Amino acid sequence: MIATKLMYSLMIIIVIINTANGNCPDDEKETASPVVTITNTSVNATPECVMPTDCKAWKELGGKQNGVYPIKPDKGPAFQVYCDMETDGGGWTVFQRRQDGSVDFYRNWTDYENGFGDLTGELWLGLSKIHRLTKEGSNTLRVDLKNFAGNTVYANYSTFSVGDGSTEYILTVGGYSGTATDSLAYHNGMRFSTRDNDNDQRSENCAEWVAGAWWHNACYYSNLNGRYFHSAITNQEGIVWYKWTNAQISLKFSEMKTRRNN
Ligand SMILES: *[C@@H]1O[C@H](CO)[C@@H](O)[C@H](O)[C@H]1NC(C)=O
Ligand SMILES: *[C@@H]1O[C@H](CO)[C@@H](O)[C@H](O)[C@H]1NC(C)=O
Ligand SMILES: *[C@@H]1O[C@H](CO)[C@@H](O)[C@H](O)[C@H]1NC(C)=O
Ligand SMILES: [Ca+2]
Repeated sequence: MIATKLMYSLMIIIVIINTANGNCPDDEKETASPVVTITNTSVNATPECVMPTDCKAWKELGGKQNGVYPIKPDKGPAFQVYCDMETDGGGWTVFQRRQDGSVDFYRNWTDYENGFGDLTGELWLGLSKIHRLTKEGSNTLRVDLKNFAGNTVYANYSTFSVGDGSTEYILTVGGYSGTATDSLAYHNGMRFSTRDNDNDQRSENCAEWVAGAWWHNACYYSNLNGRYFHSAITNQEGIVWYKWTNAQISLKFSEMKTRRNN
């Protein structure tokens, strides 16, 4: 218990030092381990680059509060994410959120690749970061949804990964459980599409047609990056999880998050 607390405090200090000094190189030889072992305590020793790989690693270090944490999933640059430390055991790295229509989601490929929005508000973390978070091991995807009547449901997928840019961030998803009904199975194996990059299975451009960048098939059973409507209207451009109600009804809230399985 005390050891965990100590380790957690130490982690924070190291992260602050790393952030302040820019000590985490992009081309590190080894993947940063979330467990801290300082071997050289000389005042002249080079600071070690240590940073948790994801929100689950922060959770294991004792992180209990929802909020923004720095992570470094691989040899690439570190970045900040929002961690959900409460839902179903916590340790979730959040990569999508819709809640008030404050951010425009009808955007181009570059924006979907790099991410946009606000980590604590409406958010798309970016396809390249989602890839870096899910490219290794096995990961769970959780989708939390709320409608305008205040009802909440979730979908939990025990298999989840997003390919790299050369595959147009192909989606691999499966192993559904939950209360939302499965509206993603139809999108398994699909490439990502935006209004300016049509990789779908229909002659039209789905992302343009339904105003939502997604792993469109021909076109969708889910459209969580669609237009934000401020009421439960029926519109194909809305934030829709079709199998919940078997209708294209706009939702009030959506959050997508991932967690390593082991
Ligand atoms: C610790 O760091 C100092 C300063 O960089 C160096 O001179 C010393 O050899 C290091 N010791 C070990 C055990 O690596
Ligand atoms: C994508 O949109 C951004 C603004 O959101 C703009 O700065 C950029 O030039 C656009 N890129 C392309 C390739 O259209
Ligand atoms: C979600 O799936 C994971 C397996 O990936 C499982 O461990 C977990 O219990 C599931 N959670 C819920 C709430 O269904
Ligand atoms: Ca098309």
